[in-house]
Amino acid sequence: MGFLETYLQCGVMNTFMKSEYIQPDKDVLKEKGATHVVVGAPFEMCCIYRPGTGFGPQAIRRASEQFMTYNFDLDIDIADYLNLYDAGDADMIPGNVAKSHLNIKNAVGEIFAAGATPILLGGDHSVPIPAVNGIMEHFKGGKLGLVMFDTHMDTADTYAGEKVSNCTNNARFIERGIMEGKNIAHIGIRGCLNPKVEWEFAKEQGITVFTSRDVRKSGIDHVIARALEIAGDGTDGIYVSVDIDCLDPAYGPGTCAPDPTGLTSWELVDACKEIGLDPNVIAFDVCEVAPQYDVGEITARVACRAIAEYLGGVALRKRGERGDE
Ligand SMILES: [Mn+2]
Repeated sequence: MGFLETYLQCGVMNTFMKSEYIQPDKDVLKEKGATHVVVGAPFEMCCIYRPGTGFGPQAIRRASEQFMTYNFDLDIDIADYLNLYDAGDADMIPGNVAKSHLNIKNAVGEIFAAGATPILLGGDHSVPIPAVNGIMEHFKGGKLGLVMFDTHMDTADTYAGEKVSNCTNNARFIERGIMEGKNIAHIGIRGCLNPKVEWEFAKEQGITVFTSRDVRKSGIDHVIARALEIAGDGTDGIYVSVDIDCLDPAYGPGTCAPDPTGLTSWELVDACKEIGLDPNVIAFDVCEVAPQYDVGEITARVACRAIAEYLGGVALRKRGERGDE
């Protein structure tokens, strides 16, 4: 899409980067040749602290309206290589976690079954649980690896007695045999919002934790290369989850449990390009954007840019180059 059309269409239709709306139906997606499909999960019933992520998907779409498919930094137009669609939001059933999660699972499952890459917009960080379940229904391989950006480890077994929460996703993936700890890499962990019991679980399971300080010391290029290696080692695909609270609140204030000394926008965006370049990545999500606490759409815009950069990385790979060499 050209420059003029991009601006003329601002605000016309709230889909991600003004992509065409499509039904989350396997046959329709196949017929259209969709390669990447955005789907929203406006779900916040499993948030353990302040609410607001239910408005994340629409905030991200709104902030994306000015984004062009041409990526200046990468000098590539993703529209030349990818068929991006937006399947709208999965239906949320107020007061019913199971039914809401089932709708997320079905939508993501249909996208994956069509041979496209689901790009899930959360929602609280419980939504990768049904998303991964939806993928596993159609996944021909055996095991998945995980690269997760987050300030928290999300390795609690339960929270207030509940197995499904925005801090229990890793425990569920492992418990259900979908992933092994040795194929899980966390990036951005820090601070005083991680209970010791969760750290012990991570160590017991062999999860690799790259702290925020590790990123600062070793550089994001090194960390993301190692994380992708860990998640891809002996697995059949990598699920990437971006909890936007991985960012320092200076770069991402619009989230539920922010903690200072996090990643910069640069670090997240650069890592997302590398993720796009990795052919093993089969799904991507951005969760925990809560626009109520945002300032001037900073957080939603970083979320958009992270997705745009991931897609840019995929386009570079399809063009047969890495782009940064
Ligand atoms: Mn999280």
